[in-house]
Amino acid sequence: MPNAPTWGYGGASYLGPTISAKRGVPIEINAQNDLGPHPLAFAIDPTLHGAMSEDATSPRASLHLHGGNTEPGSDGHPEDTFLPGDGKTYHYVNDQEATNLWYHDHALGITRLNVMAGLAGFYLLRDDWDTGTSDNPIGLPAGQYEVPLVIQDRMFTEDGAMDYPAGPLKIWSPEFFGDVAVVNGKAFPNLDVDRGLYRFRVINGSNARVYNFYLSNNRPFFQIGGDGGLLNAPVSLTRLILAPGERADLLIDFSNEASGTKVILKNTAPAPFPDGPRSERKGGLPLKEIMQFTVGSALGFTPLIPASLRATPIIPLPAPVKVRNLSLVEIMDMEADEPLMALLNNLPWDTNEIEQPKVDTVERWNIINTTGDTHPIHLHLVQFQVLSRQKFRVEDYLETHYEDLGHDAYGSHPVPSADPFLIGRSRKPDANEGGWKDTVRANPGEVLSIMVPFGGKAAPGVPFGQSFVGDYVWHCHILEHEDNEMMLPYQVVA
Ligand SMILES: [Cu+2]
Repeated sequence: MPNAPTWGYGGASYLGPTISAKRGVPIEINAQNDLGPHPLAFAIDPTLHGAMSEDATSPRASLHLHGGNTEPGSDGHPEDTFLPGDGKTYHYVNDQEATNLWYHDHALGITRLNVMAGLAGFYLLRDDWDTGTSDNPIGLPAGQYEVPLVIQDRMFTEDGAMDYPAGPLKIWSPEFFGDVAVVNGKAFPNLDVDRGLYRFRVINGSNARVYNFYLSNNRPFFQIGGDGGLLNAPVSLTRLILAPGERADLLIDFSNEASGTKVILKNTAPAPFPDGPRSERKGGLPLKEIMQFTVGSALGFTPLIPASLRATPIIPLPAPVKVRNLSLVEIMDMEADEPLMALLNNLPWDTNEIEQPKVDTVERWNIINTTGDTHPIHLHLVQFQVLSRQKFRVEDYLETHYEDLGHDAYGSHPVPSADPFLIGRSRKPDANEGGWKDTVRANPGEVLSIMVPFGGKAAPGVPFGQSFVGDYVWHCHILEHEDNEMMLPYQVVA
């Protein structure tokens, strides 16, 4: 088969160069739109907000640095797009903790297709502590033993082009799930490894698929960092759930494997997550194998797993100055019994009823998921802490507050609290969610509470330094949802 028609950044045929940046050293990136006809033109749905049939031949682009504490004019706002022949210069101040950021396209209504075509890349931010060099004071693997892995799922036609099946009601599909695992742009790849410890910088760069990873040798591995930086201490895992947009900084030890051993990175998550069909026979599209590691005879990097990871431990944020309630709502076509769209706060993208947090304050956001699926919720600009999750009585809440739930019946704002409907006890976040995050799983039937510092001076210990005011967005990182209204503007105000 020929290569699939794809897009890339910076001359790459797919994805883009890994950008290595350092805290305290600002950089500029000039993005020039040289895109030709869209490889996924057939999947453009001009009925979605922002999308237009001209995107097939003259595609819009917008560059977003995911997880970046970025000034508003350089954040890659979905409506701040530029056409072929035009460009835009982005300023990244790089004033935040070392971590694995990533850049990807964010053009309104076609983000899912631009990212699928290949518009994504790594942005490894280093600092004086997590230097990325072999003499780093933490004792982490570096050089050839630090490997970025962006995990995506794709589907191909018989002539090798990327496929994107249409949805049941319109061209837009409620979620894309592929049957081929693509890692760093290669289908079901193999990586030859030495007998030693590796640091894998993992991005879930899939459109909609949530993974529940494990290793075929069933050995534990260690998560040392999340979206926004290192955890306080390594967390030993045998399973790792990772939703679209989330990152995991992992240590995997191959030093106890015999030469010639093949270890497969596998996945048990159903799609949609967490309650989709688990087998193809039941209509599901599971993706059981992701990639393979082949262990060689050479001895690699063989220190112990570090006991602690940070120069200064993460401390809980102080009490919030404001509590906001936010809802995730699915709008169904009642006749077809198929999803039409999902909304935040039961409001459309072009609403004026937006959240306006005050700069340098801490807020608590209670995200009330009334839908049947997990949605990875991403806030631009900030890194936040996960406080708790708690079940609530979804039907009672909807009947009380969203009786006229439907396409044209938008919700009241501010969103009503779900507190009277809470059941059971609140649960702490998973151990590997104990660090700074910018994308977090909101599970069905749960209220997810996060603590968000809207500025570098909001509290002691905030992992970023700048206090920007201006226009940003928050959204579901299932790209099909984001492209169809599950995204809202928000504004940090002085
Ligand atoms: Cu969603």
